[in-house]
Amino acid sequence: MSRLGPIEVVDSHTEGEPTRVVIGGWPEPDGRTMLERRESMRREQDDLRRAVVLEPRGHDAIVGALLTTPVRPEAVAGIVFFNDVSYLGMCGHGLIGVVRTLEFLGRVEPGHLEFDTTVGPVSAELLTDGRVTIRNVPTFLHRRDVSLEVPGIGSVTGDVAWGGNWFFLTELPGQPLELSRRAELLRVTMLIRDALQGQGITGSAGERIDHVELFGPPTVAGAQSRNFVLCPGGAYDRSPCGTGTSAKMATLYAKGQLTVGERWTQESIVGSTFTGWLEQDGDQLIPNIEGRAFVTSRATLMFESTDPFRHGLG
Ligand code: PYC
Repeated sequence: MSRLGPIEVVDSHTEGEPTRVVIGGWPEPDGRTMLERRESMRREQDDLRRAVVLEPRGHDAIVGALLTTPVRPEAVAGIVFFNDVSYLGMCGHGLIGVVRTLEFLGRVEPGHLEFDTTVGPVSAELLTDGRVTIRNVPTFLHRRDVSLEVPGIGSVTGDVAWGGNWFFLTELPGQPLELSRRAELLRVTMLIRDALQGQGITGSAGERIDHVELFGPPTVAGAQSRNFVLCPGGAYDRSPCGTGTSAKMATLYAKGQLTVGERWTQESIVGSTFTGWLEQDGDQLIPNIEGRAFVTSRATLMFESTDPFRHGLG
């Protein structure tokens, strides 16, 4: 277990979804690659993850981002994303939050920025008006039209796709995507996630599918679709989900419903949007996602030795 001293963070939200970037007080994890560093964090520093994102200092919707020294010389930083239950591969809203945070700290200027993540190199373009376009890891549809028996719901058909995390993507016409129905949408998507696990439906190398994405008609002008995204710990994504929008575009492309370069505007359950498009790089599809993030606070998290909840609740 690591020492719990003061930890410096900058909080932001990207289209409604919070990111907490750790900028000091967290010892650099061991390892040469980003994957080695993530595994070292999991082994040696999991108490820091919990202390930073769990209540009473955080909450279940926060995605944390630990900045490390980069692996590639051209990168600004390495980033390990984490949440209330574990570690994420890529995080689209989180990367947009990291870029705006670095701008707020005066560490970057508008232009092209490279980053290293545990699932590969990514980049971002910080625009002069504060918008950020990210270039994600390659995305692909893994399994199409998968039928699933979900206890209490019945038969559900959807697709399994990778967008930097694993997603099951489906439409449930009997479940209107309204924010006021979030408790029911969480219940249903958790049942789907459990059924995926129970029926052995996984990512391409047997990974757990830990995000479930429901789609329905948009409500804002210019959007093609509205979504509801269940995150691994049981929170829902307030943003349209960068990795989820990447997975959606890969699925649409595979079905002949989206072409390379064509814009796809994805609305979230709170009415915010990301606009994405696919780029072809050899035989790979590279998703680009554009959105906005806003810095909300800069703080020092304190952990008094007598505080029974200094390691986080839950
Ligand atoms: O934007 O990729 C994303 C994301 C993943 C989980 C929460 N947000």
